[in-house]
Amino acid sequence: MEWCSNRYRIPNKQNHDLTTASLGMFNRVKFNHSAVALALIISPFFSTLSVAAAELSTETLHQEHSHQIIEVNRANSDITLDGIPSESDWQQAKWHPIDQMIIGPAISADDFSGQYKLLWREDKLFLLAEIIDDVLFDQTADPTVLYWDDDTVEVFLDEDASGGEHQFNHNAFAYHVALDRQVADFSTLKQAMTFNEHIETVWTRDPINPKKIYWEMAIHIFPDSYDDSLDAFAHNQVSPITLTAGKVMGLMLAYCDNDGSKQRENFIGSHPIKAVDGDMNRGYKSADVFGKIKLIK
Ligand SMILES: [Ca+2]
Ligand SMILES: [Ca+2]
Ligand SMILES: [Ca+2]
Ligand SMILES: [Ca+2]
Repeated sequence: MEWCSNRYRIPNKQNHDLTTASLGMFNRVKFNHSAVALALIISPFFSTLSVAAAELSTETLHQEHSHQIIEVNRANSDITLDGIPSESDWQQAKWHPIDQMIIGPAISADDFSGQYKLLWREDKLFLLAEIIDDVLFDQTADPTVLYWDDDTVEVFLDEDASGGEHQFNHNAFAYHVALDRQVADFSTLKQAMTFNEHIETVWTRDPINPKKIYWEMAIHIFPDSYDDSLDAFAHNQVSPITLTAGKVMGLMLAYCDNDGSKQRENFIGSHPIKAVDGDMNRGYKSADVFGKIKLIK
């Protein structure tokens, strides 16, 4: 009672004897003849409420999709990087779709369709992408120039699942894996560079259905402290993370499909993304739009 009285008493005014019995206060407010006092008393309270409501509605506007976490099995045997998914671990792993249109019009399954599987061992995350793309196109030979306008599998990885901004830092990586097996992303110097040692990859055509391509990738998982000025495996470079069961990482996949245009025709992702100002292409800047994977035994 005393705490409440002190808190809500207006000094230097007469007859403003407000008492409140509890913090569930307004049903028990008692005072004499001053509506002004009431306004003075409650307006900060409602201002706080309206600020909180505004914050809440901003937060609601920018709330991302919540995705079901993808569990990734540990491979019992090592995976041979040959673009042939003949390993029994691959055969037991589950497919996940690449079917969310981020850029471009709707397309036929022959133009593009894709799905992927994941496995892990202590030293690497393994990815198998099965891609159907009617025209394979590598317009710009330089791997660090306009690589997003060539046919590319894009692997988004956030080692500690922190989410957040990552365009010019390594809070997360957005690896663009090109047909020539070069891997590009922006550096901390805001320049495109290759990260070829981070991902080994081999792709082949399915011998029965040659429209179908298998990309097998082995990905070293580097933390956000990766130093662009050093080689990936330099002695003073940060080491790739040793993976263990229970580890959670942010992950998303996408395919840049160009069949001969100046710019890519479609960009198709694995996870739905909420548009901000009409733009769903947010993965290269924000790890908030990624899904999450969990490594299990
Ligand atoms: Ca293989
Ligand atoms: Ca295509
Ligand atoms: Ca991170
Ligand atoms: Ca294409």
